[in-house]
Amino acid sequence: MKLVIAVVQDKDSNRLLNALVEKDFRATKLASTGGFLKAGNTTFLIGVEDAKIPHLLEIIKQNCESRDQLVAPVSPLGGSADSYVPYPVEVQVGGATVFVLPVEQFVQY
Ligand code: 2BA
Repeated sequence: MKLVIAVVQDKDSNRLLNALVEKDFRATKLASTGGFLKAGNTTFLIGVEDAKIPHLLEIIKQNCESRDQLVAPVSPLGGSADSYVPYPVEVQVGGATVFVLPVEQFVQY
């Protein structure tokens, strides 16, 4: 068994959750915050048998799209002005950042 951790954009989270439930995957949806943009995103925890991993990754890929996002400049409060960028910067936020971890034990009570 594996634990799949997928960080996705909020805009895609309901569509992905619906697709997962429809295809009989069990998932937990957590509200999270990206460290770089400091904006809300969504993290899914999905416990799944090894053989179903390719199908799961395909569902995630199909339901999450990457988007360009503007990052507003933030003045360096007490920090170094050397790293301060005074204009908005565009970054591409990925459709999904996915980690696949081995599960040592899985029990439900
Ligand atoms: P954020 O940390 O808010 O990052 C949003 C996007 O900003 C990233 O998209 C990337 O394009 C850009 N970015 C992040 N750190 C950067 C940096 N130091 N310099 C320049 N640009 C940077 P993604 O890479 O698609 O990541 C989307 C979200 O997935 C992240 O939101 C974070 O919540 C999560 N994530 C990505 N990589 C991760 C990792 N290695 N570990 C844990 N979470 C990760």
